[in-house]
Amino acid sequence: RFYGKKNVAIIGSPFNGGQARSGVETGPLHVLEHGLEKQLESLNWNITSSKNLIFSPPESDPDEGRLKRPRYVSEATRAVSSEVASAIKSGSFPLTIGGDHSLAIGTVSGVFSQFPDACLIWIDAHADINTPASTPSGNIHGCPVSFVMGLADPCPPQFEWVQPLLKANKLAYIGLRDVDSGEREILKKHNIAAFSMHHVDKFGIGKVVEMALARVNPDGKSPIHLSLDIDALDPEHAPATGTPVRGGLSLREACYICEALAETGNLVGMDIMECNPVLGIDERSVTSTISAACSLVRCAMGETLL
Ligand code: NNH
Ligand code: MN
Ligand code: MN
Ligand code: MN
Repeated sequence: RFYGKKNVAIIGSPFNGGQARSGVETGPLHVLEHGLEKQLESLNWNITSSKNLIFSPPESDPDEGRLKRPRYVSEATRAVSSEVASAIKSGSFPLTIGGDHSLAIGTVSGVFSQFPDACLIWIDAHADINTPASTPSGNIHGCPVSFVMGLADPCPPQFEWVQPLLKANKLAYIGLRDVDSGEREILKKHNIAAFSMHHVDKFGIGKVVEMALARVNPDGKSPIHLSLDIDALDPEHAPATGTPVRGGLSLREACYICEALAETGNLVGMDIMECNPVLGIDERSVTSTISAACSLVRCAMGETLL
């Protein structure tokens, strides 16, 4: 239904306010310098716009309860949300390049404002569904899913603009292996489709993607947004990221997920988040991380369908 529409808006989002390690804000530049635009053009995409957003932290940004930098994250994600929504309104596929994963508050808000019946596939080592009460770190990149589901109760005042557009039955995870105890409770309570690395080993990636889509998109008609944290990959393939966790997806397994989603013809947006080139221990580890990110984007955008 949506396949064949070949306009893409690239939304570079050099933001690091959702976590503590600097360097993740240089992710978008590295991904673009790796040649992503040319790669997409050779897949027949027309780049309608390619922006690098500018974020500047407010002068004063005291913690809100446990949450760190709430105003900075709120302002940045609000801007991203409106970029994503206007890309869709103008007929383009929003491809958001992070930056840390708190940005997904913006990408999911933007996509769901335009496609209320969409579903969300979240590929990550972590569930990123902590609430302001459950977060062990106070880093908002560990909380975006709870915000877009309206689980933050009470909603922190800075985030009152965020609408609870995502329903529990429209969310599926693949790749989980480092889930906080508060997050486990939330996943159980809301009966969220959560496929961990255990499930990938047990069933194989093909079956896991099939099961995930059956849960969130049983009639195959929903638009799909893909939010991909590069830390879903095993650190062997993507070492340059803030919180690597061993035992992750192989590059092929992650590519397979992207290809299978492309194959549905229903993808309406994608995020590629949390590449942190500054944390690479050498040139090679940076290059492998960035080139993996580009491969995943190409797979989601139809490389293997040609
Ligand atoms: N669950 C932890 C937290 O909430 C870590 C989240 N870190 C991530 N998520 N990189 O993708 O702080
Ligand atoms: Mn993660
Ligand atoms: Mn994440
Ligand atoms: Mn992460």
